[in-house]
Amino acid sequence: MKFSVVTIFPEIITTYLGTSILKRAISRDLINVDVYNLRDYASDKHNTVDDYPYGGGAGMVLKPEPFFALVDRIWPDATKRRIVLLSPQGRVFNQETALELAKEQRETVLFCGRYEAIDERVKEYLADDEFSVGNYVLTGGELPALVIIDAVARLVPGVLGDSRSPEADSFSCGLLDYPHYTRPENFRGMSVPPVLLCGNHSKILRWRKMESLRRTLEKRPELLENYSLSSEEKKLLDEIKEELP
Ligand code: 9D3
Repeated sequence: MKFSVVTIFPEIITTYLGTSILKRAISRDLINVDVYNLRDYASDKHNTVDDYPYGGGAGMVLKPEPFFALVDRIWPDATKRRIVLLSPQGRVFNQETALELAKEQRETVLFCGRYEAIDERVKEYLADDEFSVGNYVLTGGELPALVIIDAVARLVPGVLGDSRSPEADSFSCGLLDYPHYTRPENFRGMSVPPVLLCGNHSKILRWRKMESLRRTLEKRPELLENYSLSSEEKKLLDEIKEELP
């Protein structure tokens, strides 16, 4: 899985990638991330990457030339790259988008914006996609780039190790997770649900499914609309609804 990130703050990206599960995935060659400093591709002696907006208004705009220079140099073949612009105007990235990018054969190139905007010609002539990571305002595209790399990388076989499978995730499976407990059995008077200590595995599975359904119904009922319930799950959900006041 190959990613490249284009940014004026490369250290934000390299710092995160040098930590934890992604560090291990990179050292094992399961994913490969190149980071490019946009400033290195500026054309003037001051390495200017931004300028005032035509038409006036607040804030600065990232100039087009460094992006085009970088693409000409590093990704001249349009069939081998998928350029993703990160911007608040993009379609909202979700688990389905992560799965789609995980299947991508081309290199995924993430363009991070800063300041008010990136010159529109970058979007028009270079970008294949435009993604946002949610409906809130950030200061730039670096955290969104990391969000996308993180979400896609953990879908690559081997990245999470053998013990954890991404299929078990909420969102992948369509339901929220059940509650988790570890030792001690009794902590400051708060005890672990006895069913988890009973050793009856099918009873435990049933309880977990019940709690997943209960939480989803309570916190994210819209997730149930796109989820096809098995007949067993329908029964459990009816039980939960009968318990409610
Ligand atoms: C006044 C208009 N603003 C748009 C909402 C300007 C603006 C704010 C913040 C332009 C760019 C940014 C920086 N944000 C990103 O580059 C960004 C982002 C985000 O802010 N939220 C969610 N996803 C993303 S992806 C890139």
